[in-house]
Amino acid sequence: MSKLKDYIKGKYKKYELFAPSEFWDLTDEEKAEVTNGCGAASAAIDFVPDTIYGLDISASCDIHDFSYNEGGLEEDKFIADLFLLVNVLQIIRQSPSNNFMKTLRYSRAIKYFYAVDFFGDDAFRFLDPECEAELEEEDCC
Ligand SMILES: [Ca+2]
Repeated sequence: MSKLKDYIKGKYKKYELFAPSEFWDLTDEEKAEVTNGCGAASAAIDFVPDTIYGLDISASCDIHDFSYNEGGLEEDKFIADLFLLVNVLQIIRQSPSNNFMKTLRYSRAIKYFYAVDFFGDDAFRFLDPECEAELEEEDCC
């Protein structure tokens, strides 16, 4: 579980983004194991696009995947979702485009945020606050 203060800035897929400190320690192979761009890994059909008006935002989704896989409490999920928004906005800011296109992309970024806030619970690994084990496990605590 990653708290607000655990998110630090680094370079990933050519963008300056925020991720939990553990993310930056992973090798490319380890990152590939827990990330798959935008959309849930468990979805039979991935209907979530990796782009916003042609701009690839999958780097921000990879970090979000990592945080969801780490899991935690409700507040950890909210922090993960907030940093998805922060990172999508970072990618938009750091990409060359005119203000009209930036405005369209910023609006879409907000929609991404509330989509994961409202519908992301199934993909997030909620952990028991007492022992940090997954809530479904019978032998917890
Ligand atoms: Ca994903």
